[in-house]
Amino acid sequence: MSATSSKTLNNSIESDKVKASSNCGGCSSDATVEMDDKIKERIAQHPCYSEEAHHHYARMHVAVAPACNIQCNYCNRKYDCANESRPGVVSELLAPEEAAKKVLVVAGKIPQMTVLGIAGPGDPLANPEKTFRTFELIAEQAPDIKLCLSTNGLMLPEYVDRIKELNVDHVTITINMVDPEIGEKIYPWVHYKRKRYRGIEGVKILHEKQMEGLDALREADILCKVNSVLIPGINDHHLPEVNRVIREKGAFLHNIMPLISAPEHGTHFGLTGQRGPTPKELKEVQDNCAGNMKLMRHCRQCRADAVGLLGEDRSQEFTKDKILEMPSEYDLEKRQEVHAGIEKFREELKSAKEQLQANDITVSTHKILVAVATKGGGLVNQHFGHAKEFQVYEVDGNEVVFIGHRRVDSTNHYQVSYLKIRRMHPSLMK
Ligand code: CLF
Ligand code: SF4
Repeated sequence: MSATSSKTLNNSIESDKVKASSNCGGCSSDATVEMDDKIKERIAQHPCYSEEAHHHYARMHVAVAPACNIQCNYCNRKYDCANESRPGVVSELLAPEEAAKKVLVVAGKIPQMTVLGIAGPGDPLANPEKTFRTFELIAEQAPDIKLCLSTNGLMLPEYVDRIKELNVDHVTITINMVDPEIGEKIYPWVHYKRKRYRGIEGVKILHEKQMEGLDALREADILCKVNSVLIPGINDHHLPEVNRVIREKGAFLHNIMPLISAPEHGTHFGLTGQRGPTPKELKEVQDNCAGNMKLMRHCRQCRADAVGLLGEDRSQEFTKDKILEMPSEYDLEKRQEVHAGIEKFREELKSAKEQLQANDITVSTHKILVAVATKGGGLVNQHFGHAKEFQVYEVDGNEVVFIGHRRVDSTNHYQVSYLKIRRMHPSLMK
């Protein structure tokens, strides 16, 4: 890669805009979504809500919420593997006090960790005492850390006031359908107010509560992201409709993620052979929705105990036995210094981008896909042989647009890495 293209990619990593082609829902033109300054400020250090922030800031999850109140056909929380990265997977559960200790330890060791999320391994709102107690302890002891919550939405209407009170400013709801007949193929049962509802009866309750939850978040001015799992043959053609509905209800961001499905995970879909989408199928659905609202493409479908930048997982450095032995090194002043340094660097990248745009106008519209390796920091700065994933950008003469990431097995052997890239390459194109 030339120095210029490398620079352009680095600067694209700093982009605050989402430019994407769209042909969905009656919108057939390219759309650029710009945010107002207040929202930019609210998401500036959130690695999931801001694509640009994910190069600089980290998140962590604490696994305090074991129970769930619904069953999704793609979930089996019994499965555990330290190397497996997907929602619902967790190595050990924590009590709220242990979780707060872990947050203080990690906040000292990884000062760029700015967000604490509770995302399972079950549903945080099916475990409200543990979830809210954890948030309370962290708000008291580490006030600069943003609080984030991810839920299936069933109990959201009941708890929006409490969530607002605790200053949780980011809530994710997983919404895979807005049509209960499609939902019937995804959710076999729903447990609501001490009663189990099977089939469409349960799915209707879930749908109703998800919609009420969206409305309540909008009214409470809490930023809402919607995650949707793309399940080929079930909701692939339906997700543009989900996108339309959530946009109308004021969701801020839509994250369309591929189904992860393998027989060894022991999920219903894994055992019945339901496949996940190809990268091309995923990109098509994402592109179909991208013109209508801001779309997240940098999700890593992380574990419920993930720690670190989105592309890395340092959870094994902070296991329960280790953190109980480690001192809490949370130091607000030191953290603020680190954040100020990151912001200064981001400003430098931004002005480099502006200079480049001023000097480097071309008229080419031929698009190619480019994969880069990065350790974070908004730079192309990692040796191919060490990369565990590649970030993929669509590049033409004028613009560099983030498309997604592809995981690869890590290896130090250059030649093997090269072969892996060659293997990966067709998957970028198909
Ligand atoms: Fe965690 Fe989710 Fe908050 Fe992020 S994750 S609760 S919004 S802090 Fe992020 Fe992980 Fe994707 Fe979730 S990469 S699975 S979108
Ligand atoms: Fe699993 Fe989450 Fe679905 Fe519950 S809501 S079954 S924890 S994926």
